[in-house]
Amino acid sequence: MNAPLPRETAIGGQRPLTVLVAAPRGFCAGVDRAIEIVERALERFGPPVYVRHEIVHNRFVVDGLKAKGAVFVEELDMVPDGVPVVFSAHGVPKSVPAAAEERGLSYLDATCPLVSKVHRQAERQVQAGRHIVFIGHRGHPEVIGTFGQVPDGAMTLVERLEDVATLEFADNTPLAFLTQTTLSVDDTAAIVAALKQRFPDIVGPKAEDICYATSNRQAAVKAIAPDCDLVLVIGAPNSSNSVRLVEVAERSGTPAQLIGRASDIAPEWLEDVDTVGVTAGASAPETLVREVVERLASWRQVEEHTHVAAEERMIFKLPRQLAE
Ligand code: 0CJ
Ligand code: F3S
Repeated sequence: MNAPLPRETAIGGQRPLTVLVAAPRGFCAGVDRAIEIVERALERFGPPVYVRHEIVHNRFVVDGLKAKGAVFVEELDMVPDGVPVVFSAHGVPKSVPAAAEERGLSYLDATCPLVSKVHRQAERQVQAGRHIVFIGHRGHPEVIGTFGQVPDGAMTLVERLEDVATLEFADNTPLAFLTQTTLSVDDTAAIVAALKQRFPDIVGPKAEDICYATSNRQAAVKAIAPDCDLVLVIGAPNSSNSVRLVEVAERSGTPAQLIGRASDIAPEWLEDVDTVGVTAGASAPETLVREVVERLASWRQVEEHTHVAAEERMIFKLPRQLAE
């Protein structure tokens, strides 16, 4: 970690710096639950507890759990026999729990309940005879997990608005759309509108499946970005919801940087900056937010304000095996 510059030598060091902290930010109910599942599994079964994929897309969370005895692997066949395994918050294809059962592995499913809800909708639409247009990012584990709820060929991926014009289905194919939970609210609304225009009979959820936490974090960035010269988003490059926050700030006309932690901030970014916004993706711990504000305060005289765009009170129950 780079040592903070002394305040008098830091760029813009003589000027005060207003820090606008967005709220809501950071951990959502699904992330709280997923981390607690791994922690409780470690307490109950003792280490090692295996976790398939990063439990959430954050290195600090993963490293913290590794230190307590969790072992992270990408595929189930890397889990030794007789050891408990947790599935990540992003969800898994049906083939994964099926393979665990076949091997007699005990598993805990940390899939966010809001992702599981999309899984059930996908199954229901296919049972109702509809082909699904799924809006999401290719290769993301949530997309792989949701595709894995239905037979091959039952779902078509749409990533961008331009893709809608290229969709080809046999005449009178009944259609439904579903979405990944961590998408851009604005981009998705445009894609859904284009789908409805091209396929007027397409059915879908009342609101798209973007989760409350993703929507609220984007709304909070929209609220602060116009007053900021720079927005810092704490999150990982493979964290879909975090990357969307950078886009939201940039589309408001404010430059933004995705950072893993405070030491990633280049002091020259603060040149000509009087107000900096700070937020964190749903998988980024609050300690990293405090670390960022403290680093800024080591360079400049900081005045910190929190802007609350929405209140969140969501809590998800633990799986039955761990509830008591
Ligand atoms: O997919 C989810 C259920 C969100 C989990 C929390 O965020 P993160 O960063 O692990 O995952 P995304 O890449 O999906 O945002
Ligand atoms: Fe779930 Fe949304 Fe968080 S889908 S894990 S509540 S980002």
